[in-house]
Amino acid sequence: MKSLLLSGCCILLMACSTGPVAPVSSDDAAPRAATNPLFTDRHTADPAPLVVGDTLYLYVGHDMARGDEMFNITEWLVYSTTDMATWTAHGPIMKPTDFKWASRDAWAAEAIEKDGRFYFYATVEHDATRPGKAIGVAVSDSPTGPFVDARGSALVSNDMTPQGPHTWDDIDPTVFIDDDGSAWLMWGNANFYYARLKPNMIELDGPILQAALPKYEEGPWLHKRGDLYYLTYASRDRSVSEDELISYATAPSVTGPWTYRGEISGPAQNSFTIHPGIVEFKGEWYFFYHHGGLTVGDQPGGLGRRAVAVEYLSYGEDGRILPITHTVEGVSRPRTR
Ligand code: FUB
Repeated sequence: MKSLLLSGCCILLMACSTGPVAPVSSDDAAPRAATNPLFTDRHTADPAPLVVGDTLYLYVGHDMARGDEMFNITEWLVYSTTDMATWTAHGPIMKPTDFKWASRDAWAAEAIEKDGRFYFYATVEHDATRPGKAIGVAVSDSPTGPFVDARGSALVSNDMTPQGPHTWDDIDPTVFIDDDGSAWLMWGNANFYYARLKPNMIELDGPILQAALPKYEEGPWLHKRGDLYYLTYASRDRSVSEDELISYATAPSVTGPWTYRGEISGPAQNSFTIHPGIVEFKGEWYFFYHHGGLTVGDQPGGLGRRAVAVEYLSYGEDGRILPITHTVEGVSRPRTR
């Protein structure tokens, strides 16, 4: 692990020296080749890709912290691309208070399509009636919204996981529809939770379960390749560092048992959080993440001002995910393996 950490740090230093963090003006919104970070006119976090036909949509939180503020994420944005080179900004698709029972905090989210409708699972702060972080689900007929609250109440709230160690354990939903049509929601900070969804996608279908994952912190992302299920997540070993890395486990079924497979990414530049989003698009696999290295106007990058980025993701012959290097070039360079 130390060698991965060291190589990750070296890579990030190289990335700094080649200039991804140069200040940009806030009106620099023109489409450009997709070097990292992907969007330079605003701060974006927690990337969640979704492929619909020949288009990849990328859902992000809009980081708007000022000064030393930790997080101030006021809305979710969506971008799209058909070629991974030019991106279209579609603007905000929702804000936390579009869930009438929520008060703030557009934390990590993920969207999925079912039967021509789009379901958007999002972390928010619940109002004082059920205090703590919660997960809402919104629905739309289009991947670019508008999305509206599908239930009028939280899908998951803090009181539903009394075993959680704090009020923010119900964050970071990842949603997945298996080959047999069953739908699953997985989430959690400190604890990793999962539950089946009813076919309507807006109700849990059974109990909330838990699985143990080594060094699990937050940000789960579930995907499947061939017969293997991959659960990728932000991991943290505080005896080594406060920074999150990206680890993963694999399983023969969506409910496990999960086998830890190691770390695939070092920490993010200038942000202790890092958040994975993995997708196959037009025959290539991609790994989205965020870092804190982008200055926008007078606001330097940091924990509350992150910037999303993307790299190629490759598999070894045994299905393992090969270690991922954070680069400035991202997927603007040809894949090398
Ligand atoms: O963006 C707010 C929180 O930071 C997310 O929910 C976590 O995954 C971490 O990225």
